[in-house]
Amino acid sequence: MAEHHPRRALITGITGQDGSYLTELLLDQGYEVVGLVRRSSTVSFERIAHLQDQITIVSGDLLDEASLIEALRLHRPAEVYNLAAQSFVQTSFGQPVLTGETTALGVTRLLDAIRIVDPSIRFYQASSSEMFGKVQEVPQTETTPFYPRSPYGVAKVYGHWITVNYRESYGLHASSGILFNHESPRRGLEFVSRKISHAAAAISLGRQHELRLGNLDAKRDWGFAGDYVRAMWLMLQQDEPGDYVVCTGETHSVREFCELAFAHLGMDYGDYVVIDEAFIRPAEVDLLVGDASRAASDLGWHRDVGFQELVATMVDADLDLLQGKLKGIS
Ligand code: NAP
Ligand code: F7E
Repeated sequence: MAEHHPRRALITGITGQDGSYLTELLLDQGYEVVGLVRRSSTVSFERIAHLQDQITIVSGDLLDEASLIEALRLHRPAEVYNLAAQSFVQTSFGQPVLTGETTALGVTRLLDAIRIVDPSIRFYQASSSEMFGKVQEVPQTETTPFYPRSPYGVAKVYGHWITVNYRESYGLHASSGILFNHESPRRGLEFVSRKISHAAAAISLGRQHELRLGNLDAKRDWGFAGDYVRAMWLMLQQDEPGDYVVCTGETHSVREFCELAFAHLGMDYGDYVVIDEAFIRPAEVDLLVGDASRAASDLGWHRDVGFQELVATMVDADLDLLQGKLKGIS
């Protein structure tokens, strides 16, 4: 069988927030990047439009194992980053089976494709702090027991353990990054951070009059996506695979996010935010805060962007976007 290309990486979920930042990082490191993209009647390349002439796109879907085998056979990557998922927690309550097929079983399909095509491929699984759910310990570390609170969280627990299982069963270099919430101007508009930054900008321009939200008391450990993709890459450069928590170690409420975002534009969030039952989840994750000591000591990873800077950057980017100063992505 032909050797894999030593500096070629395949990314599933390349059209998503993290996919776009990871692509930039890998291109900077001199990689050839292949992005696996599912078929859609409309093109969703907004986040990677600026990179399109530097990458190769291959058609495939986590729901279809043959397409994954074929993509690996065709492109022979040395590293595979599995970022594709049905990643929105609220949607997972309404579409639990699809979430399980993609976010849970999709991981097995990809690991199996690797085992069949080339078991020397290094593999990254995008695991999540949502696995901690109803937290059993504060702060959460690699050894904190999981207690997921949504079909998404349950699916990610499966994805995590199947990664560990393929590592232990077949000797794959398979790592699981347990990443806490990470945001950016490229975050989907349905996630609370971007929903708030976009609304604050729109309200300041007189284009929106209120912001309807659910639970303002939920607390999250929010970081910047650009910092977090560096941890993914570092995990695959280690001699041994492993599991790593990646987070800031700080926690802030949704209310604090609102306060900062609106105050950044000279407004009081209390004048605009309306509580809407439609955004309250059947089961909530009340508090997340992690401890990234292992990532710091083993990978030398640290974050650069703090909470205040993150919120301000997102609001400024949405203001620019709404005023037509940015074309799509920043
Ligand atoms: P995202 O913006 O929602 O991107 C998800 C990506 O998955 C998109 O490219 C999407 O493609 C693709 N996808 C969905 N279903 C697919 C399928 N059946 N086959 C192939 N591709 C499919 O997510 P993100 O924020 O970048 O997160 C990246 C990964 O990290 C996800 O696995 C997420 O669950 C996980 N994670 C995220 C965070 C966070 O805070 N962002 C934290 C922990 C873990 P389309 O463009 O076609 O929809
Ligand atoms: O919600 C509360 C909501 O949807 C954050 C995904 O990337 O991070 C993300 O999952 C909090 C929750 O992210 C609204 O109830 C209040 O407590 O931005 P979110 P998430 O559920 O934490 C993890 C680590 C992932 O892995 C996921 O893929 O905000 N909240 N009001 C609201 N949330 C939303 N979306 N919309 C609201 O109106």
